[in-house]
Amino acid sequence: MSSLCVLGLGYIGLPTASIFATKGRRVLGVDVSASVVETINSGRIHIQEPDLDVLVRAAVQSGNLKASTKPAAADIFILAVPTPFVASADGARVPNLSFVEAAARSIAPFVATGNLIILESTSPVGTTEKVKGWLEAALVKLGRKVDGLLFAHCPERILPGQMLKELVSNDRICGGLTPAAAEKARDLYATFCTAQIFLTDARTAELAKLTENAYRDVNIAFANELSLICDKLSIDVWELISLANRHPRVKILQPGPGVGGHCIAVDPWFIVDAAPAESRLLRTAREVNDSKPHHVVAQVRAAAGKDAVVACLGLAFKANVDDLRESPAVEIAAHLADAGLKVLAVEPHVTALPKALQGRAELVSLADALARATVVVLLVDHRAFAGLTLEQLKGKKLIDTRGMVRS
Ligand code: SAJ
Repeated sequence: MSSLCVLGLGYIGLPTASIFATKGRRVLGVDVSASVVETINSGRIHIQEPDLDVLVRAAVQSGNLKASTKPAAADIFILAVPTPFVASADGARVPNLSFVEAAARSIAPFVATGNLIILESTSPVGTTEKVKGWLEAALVKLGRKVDGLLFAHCPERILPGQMLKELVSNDRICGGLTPAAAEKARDLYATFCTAQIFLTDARTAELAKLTENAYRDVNIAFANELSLICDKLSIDVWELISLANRHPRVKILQPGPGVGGHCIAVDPWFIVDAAPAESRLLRTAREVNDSKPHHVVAQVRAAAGKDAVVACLGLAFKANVDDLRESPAVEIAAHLADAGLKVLAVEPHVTALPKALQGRAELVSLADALARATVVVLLVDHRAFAGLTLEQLKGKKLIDTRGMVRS
């Protein structure tokens, strides 16, 4: 069985490397962080995801998964490094491909004829071609000539919170720079993917992944915009959406305090950046979703009188996960603290406040928050908050951004 070198041991690279290892492949996982490498080699994990600890432990104990800060020779290289963006002067966002470039160049000493190089990172259209260019340039620099390298883009689509299930059961797209590359990638993923695998070219695969997240972003923006309209017209947006959704061809998503995470709030910008004049709807959707936290802050400030104590229920970027990064809830709590309000944060999935709130908010239990707060702002629809009733919040002002509190 062909061996693998997986570059980037984060939310995508680590589960992917581990599942291949448990299927009997020899896998070298590479990460720039020595502490991540050490953690994984000891069979532990540095990120939170249900059952990932069990998978990684099994992969390491099998002897098939080893982590290192340096790549080595393998038959197949998978690049799963971050593709963040940087803000540009006009408020748009520009992709930062420096991690992909560094990963592509770093494998130049190790690639050999016939190797397959897969880009898994969510990437702007044309990045797989760039990976080929960067690797070839690095080979020239080393004075190496390697023929017959194959390149493909095989984007991940797994949902944080149910990654391990979706890794196996989601359909996949393999887009090759050549048909042979796409076929070889399909054969690789078929070793663990039980769903269908579709072949295409790399550019279509790149845009398909971006399209999936942009589609969700636009649909959430529609719901968020409805929530603004309803606030203005004093209509209950939750009732409105549930009634409209009774139409057989209407399926409106849920409004919230904004869109967080590392994907949906990022990926549409890669399309906007590539085709700004044509991406008016996508850009507006991003702006609508990014503006929602400010609307919530304004609502809370309007409700909070002097000496208000504000309980923020939930800090994670979405329900039932402990990931606080890129979370609109954290952004809102921080703005409330900036405004001089006393902020109590309730986040049952963490034991410490994120940096943005340290020294500016108190992490308390739900019971404590409900006992002390004069204003309650529900920010995340965690299971832990299900069953909260208006009765329990009597005498307090409530801003329920998720439509969760029942009468
Ligand atoms: N959200 C709402 N209302 C909704 C649904 C979501 O406000 O009705 C918010 C969430 O609270 C969260 C954000 O949107 O802040 C994103 O959450 P999510 O669960 O929609 O998506 P992610 O970011 O966890 O994962 C997405 C998924 N993409 C799609 O569903 C199209 C996942 O399949 C991708 O693999 C992942 O991005 C990724 O890595 O690209």
